Amino acid sequence: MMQAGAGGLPTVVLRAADGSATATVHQHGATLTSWAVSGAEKEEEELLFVSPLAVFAPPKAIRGGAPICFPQFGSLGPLKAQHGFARNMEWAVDEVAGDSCSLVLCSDAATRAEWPHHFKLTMQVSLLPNGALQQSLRVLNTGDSPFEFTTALHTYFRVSDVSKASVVGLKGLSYFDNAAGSLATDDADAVTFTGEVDRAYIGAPSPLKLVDLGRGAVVMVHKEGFQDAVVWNPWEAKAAGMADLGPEHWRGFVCVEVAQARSGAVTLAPGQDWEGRLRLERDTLGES
Ligand code: TA6
Repeated sequence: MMQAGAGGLPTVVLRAADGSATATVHQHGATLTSWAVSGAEKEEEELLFVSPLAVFAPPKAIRGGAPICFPQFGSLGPLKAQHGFARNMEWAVDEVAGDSCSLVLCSDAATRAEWPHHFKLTMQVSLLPNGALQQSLRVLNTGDSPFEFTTALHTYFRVSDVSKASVVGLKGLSYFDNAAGSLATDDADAVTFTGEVDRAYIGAPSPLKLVDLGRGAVVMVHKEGFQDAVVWNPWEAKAAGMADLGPEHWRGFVCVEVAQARSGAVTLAPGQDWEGRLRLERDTLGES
């Protein structure tokens, strides 16, 4: 169902066939902005974070939800614009069923002015039984020469307080520490947050587990196709410098992003495609 969403912008609203979850996708950037799960006796619980100071004024990217980074993640590519342009563009709604939708973005003169390639992106979201959500991104080379890209689903998860959150599954991996500007190895059992964390893990396993001790909540992050994972919270000083986040709201989220980043760019020959998939499941602490 299409309806006006946050900021008055057009959105697609999905409801799971078993009534266990709802999801909202803003057409702007094909940004997944809500994933809310309803337990047996509990009220609906929102699992994604959208900044209370988010600006819903295209082409500005929405601060929160799951912006799509393409054709580059961060500065890993030829564009000046960090994270590319897909999150700044109006996507076309392709298909909407009750519990799933797909949106597409095709290259045009505006995209080719920034990146001289022909492509079609398809972003699909489906609500599965028991509140789970699946999201995929397909990249098709519609031109007659090869191109390479990096990408990510830059998902902001809501947490009770970042100091009570941790990300499990990354021990022993190498990561590029964006805050320090150097490579490092993670030897901790879990990533915890006591200051800025901005890490691009190389070759991350699946699933990863986001734990929020404050709510007794766990989100399992299953990925396919995306080789890497990124964990980010800006902490106070950086957040204060971001007008659409500000000095107060940074405690309320952790980004756990499935990415094709430091493992290297994907190269697509003409007519070739690549697909990355993400499946999110809400669990309860002690049961996962
Ligand atoms: O994924 C982490 C990151 O690349 C950080 O370095 C941080 O800058 C963040 O994304 C947000 O980027 P944005 O361009 O949305 O302000």
